Amino acid sequence: MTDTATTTKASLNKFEKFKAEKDGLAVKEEIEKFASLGWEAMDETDRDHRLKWVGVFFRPVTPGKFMMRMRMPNGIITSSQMQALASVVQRYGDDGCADITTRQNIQLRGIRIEDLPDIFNRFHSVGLTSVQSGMDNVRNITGDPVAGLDADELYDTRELVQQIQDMLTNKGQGNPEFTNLPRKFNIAIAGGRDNSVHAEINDLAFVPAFKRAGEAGEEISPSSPSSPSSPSSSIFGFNILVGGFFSAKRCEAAIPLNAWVSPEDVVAVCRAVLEVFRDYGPRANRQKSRLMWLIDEWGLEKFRLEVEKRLGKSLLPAAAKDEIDWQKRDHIGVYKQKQSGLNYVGLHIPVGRLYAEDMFEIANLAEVYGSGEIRLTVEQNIVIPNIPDSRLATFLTEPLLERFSIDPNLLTRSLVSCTGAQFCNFALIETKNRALAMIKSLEAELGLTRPVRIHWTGCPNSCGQPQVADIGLMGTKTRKDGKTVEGVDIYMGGKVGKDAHLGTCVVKGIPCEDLQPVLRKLLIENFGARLREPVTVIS
Ligand code: SRM
Ligand code: SF4
Repeated sequence: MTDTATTTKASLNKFEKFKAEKDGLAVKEEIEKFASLGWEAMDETDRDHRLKWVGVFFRPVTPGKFMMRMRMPNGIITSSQMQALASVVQRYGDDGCADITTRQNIQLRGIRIEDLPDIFNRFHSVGLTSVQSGMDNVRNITGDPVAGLDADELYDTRELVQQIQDMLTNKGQGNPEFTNLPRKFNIAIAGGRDNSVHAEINDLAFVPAFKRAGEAGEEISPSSPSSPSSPSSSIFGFNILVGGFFSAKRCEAAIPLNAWVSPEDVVAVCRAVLEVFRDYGPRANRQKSRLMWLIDEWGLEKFRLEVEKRLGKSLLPAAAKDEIDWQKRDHIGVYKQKQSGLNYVGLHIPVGRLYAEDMFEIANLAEVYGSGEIRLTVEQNIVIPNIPDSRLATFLTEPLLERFSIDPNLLTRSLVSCTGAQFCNFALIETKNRALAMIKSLEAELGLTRPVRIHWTGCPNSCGQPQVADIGLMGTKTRKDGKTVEGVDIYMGGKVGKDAHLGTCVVKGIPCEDLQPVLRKLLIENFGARLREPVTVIS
């Protein structure tokens, strides 16, 4: 047991105290009661915290109008599910909208507590769940957004991601085994060569890797089954990364566990790692509770041994190399699928924001032209798969594609933004609208030859992942002319895909009103942007 695991009740932080008093998942049985009580009369801890165990988030910025965070395993949603979500936000008029999140997921806005029983019934009827999506639970599990479509994929991640979610949530019913972790926990599985899930920023990630015959610690017979795309005498599996996370206090890329698993063992490994984290993870200080803090305290070897104990067998050493050797793709545009005659089309959704009419229309297009399926990406965009060659030209004339382009301008294309001050009480700045306006202005004055990934995040919690961006902008407060104003710290050098690594802060405290010339200069000097017409450039 760690020091932290033996912490006395008196020294527990307020989150651990309220979890010990009543498990968050208990609110699942009280939804009817809350709906008739109303948000103002509810117990505050239930309202502000425990409701997050069923994906319902009280928003101090818009009291009475809640946010709901879904679970979308592997970022996959059907047209009928999208319609159900659209009908939920539609009833809230101007208050209702939805956001695609940086974890291939959807959040709904404007939700009134009295509607929750009906909303949960609707979710149930279309096979959707929002359970365990907030607070000290495992977040939406990300997988390759073009799993099962991409001719070059190494592994179709869909089923594994679903199995992990089913294990964690008891098939969406809620699973008390995993509802009291020391802190949030992120899991990702990469299935292609381009690391579409940002494996390196997850607490636990699986990256494709072939075990070759004769590699240390492994007995692989050349006749062992191999994946269709595997080199001969090798078996497909995953190298495991652990401990990646961002927080206001510390950001770390995940590190290799020096372990390799075959796909059949991935769910069991997730369970084992989560049990170790749940039972031994530090709980005294919320700022030091993510998995990496436990790994620091124990060392990687001890952590690995404890995981093996829970697993009931030894883990094989990591394969000598993983298969992440491509630049990251953004999936925007038209692409041939591995199924002959079919295409997937990636649509750019500006900063992930959707309104009810958009959602109905996306569902409609997916039904009319595709198979009714829609995929979400961690860049907050959508992919509509299974569009036959014969229907493609007509699909591309659909009016919705004027707003949700398949060929957006190069800065717009890679823009990502967290929620920011419009709905998030942690925010130090407004993000989404500002990000869009800034990109528009920059595109008006600059010509580019390649996309530049600009990520906005409203505070150091880093939900918008500025550390993975070419240029990351993190909200802060700064001083200008003796006044406190909204500003950003600028991050650069984030690399995704092959050899991913995190960017670092290069400049602090630029007032947002002075940001455009600073970005212009960065784009010209570092990313080959050219001025369309001469303007006065601030040196
Ligand atoms: Fe996040 C807390 C939004 C992805 C790190 N995040 C929050 C809250 C719940 C805070 C709150 O209660 O207001 C935000 C809700 C605002 C709202 O109304 O939307 C929030 N986080 C988001 C989303 C919606 C950003 C987006 O616009 O896409 C993303 C939802 C993902 C999902 O579907 O589950 C989101 N958050 C992330 C990521 C990125 C990722 O997972 O790849 C991170 C950094 C990675 C990580 O966690 O290691 C992230 N969010 C945080 C943190 C810092 C965690 C920590 O260990 O300190 C917080 C604060 C906390 O948990 O105490 C936070
Ligand atoms: Fe809110 Fe900060 Fe996360 Fe943005 S980064 S959603 S402002 S907690």
